[in-house]
Amino acid sequence: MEEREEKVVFERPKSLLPVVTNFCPGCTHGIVIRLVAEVIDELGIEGQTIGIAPVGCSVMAYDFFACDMIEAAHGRAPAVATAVKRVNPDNVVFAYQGDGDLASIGMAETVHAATRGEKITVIFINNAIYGMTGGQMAPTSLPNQITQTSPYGRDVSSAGYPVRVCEMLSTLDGVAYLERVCCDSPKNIRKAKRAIKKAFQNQIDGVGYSLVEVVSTCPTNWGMTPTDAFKWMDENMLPYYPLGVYRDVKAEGFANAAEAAAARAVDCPIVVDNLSEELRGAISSKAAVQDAMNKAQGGAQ
Ligand SMILES: Cc1ncc(C[n+]2csc(CCOP(=O)(O)OP(=O)(O)O)c2C)c(N)n1
Ligand code: SF4
Ligand SMILES: [Mg+2]
Repeated sequence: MEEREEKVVFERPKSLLPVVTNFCPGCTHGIVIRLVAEVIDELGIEGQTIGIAPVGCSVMAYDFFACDMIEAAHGRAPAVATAVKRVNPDNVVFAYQGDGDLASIGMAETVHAATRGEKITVIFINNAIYGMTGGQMAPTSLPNQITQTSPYGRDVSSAGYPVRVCEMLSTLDGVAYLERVCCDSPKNIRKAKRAIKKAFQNQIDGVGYSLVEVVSTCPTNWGMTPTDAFKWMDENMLPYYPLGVYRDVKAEGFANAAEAAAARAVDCPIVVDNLSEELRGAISSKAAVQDAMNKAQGGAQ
């Protein structure tokens, strides 16, 4: 028989350890973990990357990545990431967090790390529920969504409305990049990978705080089959959490979040009078700023 040359078309990323997954069938955590590992490989940063695992099903991240991992207390991943990045500015530091962790108990850390413009990368898994603890209502659970703690559906008159994290953080000057993605199809998985790669590349280039929100499934606690969970996510979560880019200072024509923030404050004398020469140069005329904004509208989706 004719011998054929072996051609590798698919293999495990080196940054993903050869261990058995413990995510439930149909859970998108596993897809995202793999995408992060592929990105670490492709950027060649395995040796300098430090991941922060939180509390929730995301915690299992520390079992899967071949890079250094640190476990943070519930919600404190941005604070731990801040410390690690400030002490080791040459390392690439990322936090991998669920919605209960990031937007409930860790909301303060999240907002303040973002507004301080910490040069970290955050991967945010929004599955609209507390997965690990059995399906309690999360800050991102949808209005009328049935959970263990909202058996008649989330009542917004008492529980309030879901938090849209990308939209909320997009108001903060410290933020460089925000994108919401989803892993419901090969096309969207490729888009999600591009967003994750950009969020890591931004850190390498010193662009600033970057967060990618992944609209995700939790079939186990939604009480659905994997197929029904994907359908429910597409029909209910995506209209509430539209996919897209919510901030991209590079696409707006700025080198980093600080330049973009200075440009936004161009009419504020106390800001402009105290700018460094470098930033003053970057926003030297309103026309230049306007130009950059126009470019952004053409460049960002
Ligand atoms: C201080 C503290 N409070 C509560 C808990 C219990 N707890 C563990 S995981 C979790 C929810 C995690 O939900 P989420 O972040 O959405 O992650 P998922 O499992 O959905 O991926 C909670 C409340 C804890 N471990 N520590
Ligand atoms: S409980 Fe939910 S979030 Fe956790 S692994 Fe299972 S499906 Fe995924
Ligand atoms: Mg969750």
